Amino acid sequence: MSPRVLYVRLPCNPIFPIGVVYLADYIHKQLPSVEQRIFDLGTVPPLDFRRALAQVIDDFQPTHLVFSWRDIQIYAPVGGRGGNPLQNAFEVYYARNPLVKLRGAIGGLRVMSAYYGELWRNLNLIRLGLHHARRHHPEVTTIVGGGAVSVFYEQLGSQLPKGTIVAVGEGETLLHKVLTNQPIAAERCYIAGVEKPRDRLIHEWPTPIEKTACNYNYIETIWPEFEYYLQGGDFYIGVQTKRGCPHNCCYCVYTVVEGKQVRINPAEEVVAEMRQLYDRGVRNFWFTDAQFIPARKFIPDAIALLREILKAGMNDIHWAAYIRADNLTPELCHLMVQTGMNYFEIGITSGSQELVRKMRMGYNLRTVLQNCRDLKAAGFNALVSVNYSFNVIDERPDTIAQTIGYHRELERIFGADKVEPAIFFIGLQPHTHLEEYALERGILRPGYNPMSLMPWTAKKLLWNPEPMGSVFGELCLAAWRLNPNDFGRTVMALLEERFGRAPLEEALSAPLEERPLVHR
Ligand code: B12
Ligand code: SF4
Repeated sequence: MSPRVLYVRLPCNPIFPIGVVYLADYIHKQLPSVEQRIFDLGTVPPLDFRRALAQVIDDFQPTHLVFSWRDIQIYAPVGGRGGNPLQNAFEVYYARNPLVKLRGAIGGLRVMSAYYGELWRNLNLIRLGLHHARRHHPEVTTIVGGGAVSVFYEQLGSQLPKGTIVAVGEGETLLHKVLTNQPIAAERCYIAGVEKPRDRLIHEWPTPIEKTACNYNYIETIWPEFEYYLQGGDFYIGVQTKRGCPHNCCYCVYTVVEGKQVRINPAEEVVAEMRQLYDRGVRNFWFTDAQFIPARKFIPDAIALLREILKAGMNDIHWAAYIRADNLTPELCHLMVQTGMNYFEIGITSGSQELVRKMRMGYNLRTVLQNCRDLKAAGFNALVSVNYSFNVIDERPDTIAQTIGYHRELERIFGADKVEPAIFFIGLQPHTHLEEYALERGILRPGYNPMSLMPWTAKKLLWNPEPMGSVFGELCLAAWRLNPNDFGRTVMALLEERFGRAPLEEALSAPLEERPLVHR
């Protein structure tokens, strides 16, 4: 019998499910006779999850269940599920006032129960789906993948039904092999309950595939709820322009999930895909690349794409992406503004060149400033969010003062009201250099559970080590007390009050000698 593939995007904030859309598009192009259906639990009210899943399975009777799980980890600095997880955690760990500590503990419990609740709910939905599908096809194949599975594939295996294929990274070639009964041993996956994941599985390179424009005429025939994302008009619809990132930032796992080799999707194919969405009324796009301009040598590709967008006459769109602000040229800045980039995040992490180097982020803060000036000169006048993650490695009063000096210069360039400091703390992830660093220093023990949100583990995974940890803890608590609606700016003001502002030149120059992050 010809396979019938049901893609189930597990519950998630309604972010466009670009992962399953691309998988279904690829399989249709390779195996047009395969029947497919997309079912997105992101568009279903929570009380209906089980009923709706059972219903779609009964209707479609799949031979293959493809579950896509986007996110698990919830350390967001803003209101997340069940409250502001960062604030709750900090209230438990750093508050002196017992009442505040208690409030944090209660909030922490809420966050923890929401987190474990969602985890168990998703695992149960997978079990329910499998159980139901077996009624129609006892030999049904279950495959689980997506962003969250890529990060936590080692931990999830033991919780999934025996025989489930657990996939890391992009799933196109794996699915193709499964559907054509080819061996999958060479793919980035393992079978739950049958085998252990290979050592360093996540570091294996993905198989490059030629990406062509997604065929939305086909997608809408297999996804009745597609309209949901077109109706409001305010969703940023995902479009991928490339895969991979060549960098080595110490806390980042994207570079292993997608691999270091950058694979560019042809500009005309990307634009042909956008055009189909544009014709359906979409005006907001998110280029879902790990990095839109991963290195200087990819600047010509970004220029070619933006020119192609202009040529296609899509001149009333907005777009956003993760952008390394060190890889810009005046021409590119001009094109970015012209094509409607209306949201910009500068993920510099620190304003101290010394720390940027120690975190292996591989860029020059002086270049970033120059590029920001070019962007402003090109007419960029929207909000700039500057991401700071304090206290990753070797943070001390001097480096804080440097970050303040740097931040004030960004404000001078864009205008203080336009620069929004977004204060993050790193959520430590497996397979990163930071994890190795924590293990080497005994901060984490081998065998720790990176998915645990139990307070004793969570305190280490929400990266904010001593001796500076409690200083940041108390300062952040003060900022939430003083001005919760302008948290980032208040933190910066309090840090400046306490540690001062270093001259810009000091922030931009790093001492030459450098200790490696991890001793190998
Ligand atoms: C772009 C992006 C965003 C954008 C999304 C914009 C948009 N409108 O689409 C923004 C900035 C909004 C965002 C926000 C968040 N994100 Co985000 N994001 C990403 C990023 C960089 C790319 C995701 C993407 O769309 N890729 C392109 C598509 C085509 O790939 P894909 O969906 O992963 O699907 C492919 C594979 O996963 C696989 N696949 C997918 N499903 C399945 C199923 C099977 C069976 C198989 C075999 C394969 C498979 O094949 C697909 C095609 O190749 C990833 C990191 C990364 N490099 O992957 C993080 C990532 C997905 N985000 C993550 C998180 C946590 C978040 C937040 C929750 C962060 C926060 N704490 O606030 C928020 C909120 C998200 C929400 N649901 O509300 C995590 C999720 C894992 C986790 N830690 O739990 C990731 C993996 C980053 C990380 N390493 O931690 N994000
Ligand atoms: S540049 Fe961005 S995507 Fe690449 S390794 Fe660094 S943080 Fe990760």
